[in-house]
Amino acid sequence: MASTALIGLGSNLGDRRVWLNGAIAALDASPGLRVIRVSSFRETEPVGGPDGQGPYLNAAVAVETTLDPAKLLRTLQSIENRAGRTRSVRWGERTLDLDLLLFDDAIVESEELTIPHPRMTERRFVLEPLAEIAPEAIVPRTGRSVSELLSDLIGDRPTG
Ligand code: A4P
Ligand code: MG
Repeated sequence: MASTALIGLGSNLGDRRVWLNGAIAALDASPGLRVIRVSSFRETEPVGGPDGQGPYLNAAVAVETTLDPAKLLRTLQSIENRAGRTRSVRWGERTLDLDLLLFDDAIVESEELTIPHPRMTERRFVLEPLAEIAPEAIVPRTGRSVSELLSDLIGDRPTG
């Protein structure tokens, strides 16, 4: 049975567009994975991390997969590593960051993996591209959809 997973992509080092496009192609070429939706690429200001970082290019994709969440995370990490990613500074600049945001309606809490991604609901750079491709997806534990969470964040709720 195939599952649907939503993945956030970010890059703020080097040719950001090339890293994102390369990651999407690599995902689609991975066994047991198929990219079914791709958001636009959005330039965003860095959140957290050291001063002096350049802006990010962020995006989100939906994949259909027969992998389980742990295997999907390992696939994401191997794609990051092939993009020359080194893990030195947390929230530091990176050629490519792939975050597993949602996996069907699963809740996962293990040492190496937390789903839903713990910081996704407070991050506009995650929710905006996600709202383009999966506005109705419910984020487990919050009981709210991606588009509702985005409205909460930008204080843009309709009045009346
Ligand atoms: N990990 C646990 N759960 C997950 C998950 N759902 N998806 C673990 C991916 N990884 C998960 O991640 C550290 C560890 O998290 C991994 O070993 C994995 O087992 P990492 O990618 O190695 O390190 P990181 O990305 O520096 O840290 P972290 O905490 O994942 O940072 P975030 O939350 O990814 O934030 N500003 C803008 N504008 N745009 C961005 O894309 N990104 C970050 C990174 C900060 N500021 C940003 C952006
Ligand atoms: Mg990360």
